[in-house]
Amino acid sequence: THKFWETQPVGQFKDIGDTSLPEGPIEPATPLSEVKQEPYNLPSVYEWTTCDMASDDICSEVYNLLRNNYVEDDENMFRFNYSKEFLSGVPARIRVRDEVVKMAEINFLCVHKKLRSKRLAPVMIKEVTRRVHLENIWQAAYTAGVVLPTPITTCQYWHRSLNPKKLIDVGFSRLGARMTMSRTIKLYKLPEAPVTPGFRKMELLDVPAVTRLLRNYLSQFGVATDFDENDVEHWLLPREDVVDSYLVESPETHDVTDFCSFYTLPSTILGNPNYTTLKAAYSYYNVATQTSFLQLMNDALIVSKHKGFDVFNALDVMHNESFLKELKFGPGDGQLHYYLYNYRLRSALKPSELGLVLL
Ligand code: MYA
Ligand code: JJ1
Repeated sequence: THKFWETQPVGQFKDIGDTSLPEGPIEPATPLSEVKQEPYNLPSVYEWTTCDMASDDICSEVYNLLRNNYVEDDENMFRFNYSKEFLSGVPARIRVRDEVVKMAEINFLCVHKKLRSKRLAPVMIKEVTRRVHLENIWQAAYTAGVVLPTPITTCQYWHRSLNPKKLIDVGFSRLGARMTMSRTIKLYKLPEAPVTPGFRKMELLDVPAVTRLLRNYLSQFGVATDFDENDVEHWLLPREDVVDSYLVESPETHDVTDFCSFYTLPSTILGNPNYTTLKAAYSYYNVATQTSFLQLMNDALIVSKHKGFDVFNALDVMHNESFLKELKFGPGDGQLHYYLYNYRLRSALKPSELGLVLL
């Protein structure tokens, strides 16, 4: 049972399969004057503070809390180590079927390891909900590695080794049956440089063309980000050690025909004497119209290898299934569940019907 989540406006397990329930908001927006004006109570000795992420000292405190206490894999061998640039919150527009909905994207929920299982998380979730309501936003999107009431879809993580020797040394992957290290290194070897003519890094002047390409691509998915040019500039314009984006500019017409992107999310390697950090690239948004999806993503692998990443990760969202196996990705031991707050879908989606990647 879920004593907290049963009280919240989210799809409930008991309602799965009930097609009489309408799609859309579960409870209506209320006048802002009716939103609770004071913060929720915390156990004594604790107090709320609003973190000014523009302050270096405060940003470092948040960064260190997450570096030491955020998400680990099921065997506690790796822990996400998001860089400071990721630690800001911005509203988003997410399209659900034909409706574009203003939402909060909730991320980085974290309780210090010494304060776990004391029911602090429900208080934090209620407080962030109250603060989002005061911004006149009534829906949210979030992902988690745990099953809660109730996922709109459940995605599989896939991994493509770029530096197999290190991955094996740190326990991220294992030598396959009847494989030697040198055969494994050869298996994952990639060309020196991308092969697609016109493949280059995205620049500021590409924002309008990339926005058009992405909007057109994302329109086919049941739930997807509704990107405008400002969003594309904020989320996809290359930023060192944060996000990388590449595109194919046709050598003849100079049209932008294809696009691929990935973000940088290292993990701390826990308790290994030889290595401290696993450098991982995560597939973000990709669109292929003229280049084969396979060749486009192989070029993404080639450039990420050259940037020093150890592994390239992807979820089975959008059309990613079409390249995962052929490009030698293997399924991981982790899944990612996607959720909406205060918005009901009549039925769950397939991962391939989802056009949304949260950082
Ligand atoms: S997902 C990443 C979450 N962070 C981590 O996994 C880091 C490591 N773990 C921790 O820091 C703690 O274990 C956390 C729970 C903080 C996760 N999402 O305080 P408790 C429910 C939602 O005793 P703790 C991300 O950041 C659990 O089912 N609920 O537990 C997106 C139980 O409720 P119920 C979760 O382990 C976050 C209750 O909490 C999660 O000390 C989206 C137990 O509380 C989880 N990941 O702390 C948040 N894990 O009894 C929702 C456990 O009912 C946002 N629980 O089963 C909703 C939208 C809000 C805005 C709305 C605006 C309109
Ligand atoms: O990274 C993950 N798993 C790895 C490491 C496993 C270590 C032991 N548990 C994994 N490696 C196998 C790779 C292999 C390479 C060659 C081909 C075959 C595969 O499977 C997993 C994802 O699979 N990651 C996690 O468990 C981290 C948490 C995921 C939930 C995230 C919650 C998101 C938070 C909200 O924003």
